[in-house]
Amino acid sequence: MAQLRAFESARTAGRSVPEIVCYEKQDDWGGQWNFSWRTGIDKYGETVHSSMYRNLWSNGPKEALEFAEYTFDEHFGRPISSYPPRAVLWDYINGRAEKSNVKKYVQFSTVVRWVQFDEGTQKFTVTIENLKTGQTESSEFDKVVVGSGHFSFPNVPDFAGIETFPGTLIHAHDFRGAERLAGRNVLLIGASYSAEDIGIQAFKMGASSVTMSYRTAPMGYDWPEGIQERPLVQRFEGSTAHFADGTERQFDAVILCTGYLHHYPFLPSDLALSSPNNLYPKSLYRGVVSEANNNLFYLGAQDQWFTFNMFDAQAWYVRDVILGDAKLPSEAEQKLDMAQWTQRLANLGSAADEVRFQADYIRDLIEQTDYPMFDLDEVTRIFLAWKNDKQHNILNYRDQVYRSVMTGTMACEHHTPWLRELDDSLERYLSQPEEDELERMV
Ligand code: NA7
Repeated sequence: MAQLRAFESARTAGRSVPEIVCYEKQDDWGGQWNFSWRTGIDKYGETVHSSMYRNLWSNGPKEALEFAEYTFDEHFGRPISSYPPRAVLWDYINGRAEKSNVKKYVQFSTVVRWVQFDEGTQKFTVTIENLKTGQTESSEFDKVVVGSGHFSFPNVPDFAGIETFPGTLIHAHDFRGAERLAGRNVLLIGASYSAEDIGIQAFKMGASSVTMSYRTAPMGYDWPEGIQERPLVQRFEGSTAHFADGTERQFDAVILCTGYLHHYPFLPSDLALSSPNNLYPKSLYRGVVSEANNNLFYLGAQDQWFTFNMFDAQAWYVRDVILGDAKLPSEAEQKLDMAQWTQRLANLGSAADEVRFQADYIRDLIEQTDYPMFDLDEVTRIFLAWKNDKQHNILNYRDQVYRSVMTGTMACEHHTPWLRELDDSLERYLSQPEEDELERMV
């Protein structure tokens, strides 16, 4: 969506833009934000793309992800809180895309089967399947932009004896809602965003206990009674998990929050990005141009502090490379540039270092384009304040509010504290409940 929007922005500014075709496997756009109740295989026999769950609310302040050229004020016409639920964020990104009238470029329910590059013609042959008709067809393209993300294919490690676990056993990718965890003892394996958020969602929905098992280091929040962290599970025996510190416990449900794989089944191995989930996959010049083939681009392939506005900065830069406005340096210069960023990445210590790294990365991209520069230092401060809020109270950080760096608008408090808000819908979020209703909920 960012890439389509970037080209549309050039077109409305009078530039001539190339023919664009966008293939989208899902029936609608929105990627991760396009919630589906389905898990595993979809109605066409394809892997389900989205890892979204019903109860998800933004886990970072919206002021850190706001588009510089389509603000929350413009979309909602009034201040909203800093941590909206999924449906509200989907509405926002959909509103921006609808406004720029780019849906006409998208062929929905169309999966890309294979991309082949011909050295002789310097063209890509892209083979797609229309999932509704079953028809396959191939077309030629000069450039290919991969915007399929990298939080879709679960990383599913094995644990000794896990096959004997009799309860619910899923990966976070297939988690759709925490309601069914009420009254149950839940084990989450992993110590990053999925474990943190599914853990507090389970707690909110009344799980009897939540245990999170870490491999490298605990998250270390001041967890409320009922949530705890333990070192890595060594083995399972039936419903009992044995941990590295010699302790054991019985569980009703296990959720593997063990992250995702960079996996591009439509690309040959020489073009498919292979990387751990980090802030600078090392084979992408400026984080977007494939080193293997400078006509191939990836958006959002990094691990992410910044999200929507980083995707924009990337898309605007890729657009300018494709339009010829931004010149790619020689292979040697590209290598040197990538080496400098990966060297810096290797020396990052704290989370604050990581946020500054990504802010500098985005600044470097925006400086190459006409995307509106925004106050990246202030967004960095917002991220650090957010981290601080979480340290202070992991259960209510979503009740805090921040000021938009784009408009100066101060977010308003949501009418109901997040921990008590059980309705995740857009309608409820935007409603203004009467005082007595709110009092009854306390
Ligand atoms: P992340 O952020 O990639 O984290 C993956 C977590 O899974 C991390 O804590 C890993 O531990 C852990 N992990 C991975 N493999 C294993 C094995 N084999 N055993 C135990 N633990 C393991 O993924 P998330 O799903 O939490 O978040 C994805 C994105 O969603 C995130 O970047 C945000 O943008 C939102 P490690 O620390 O490496 O030891």
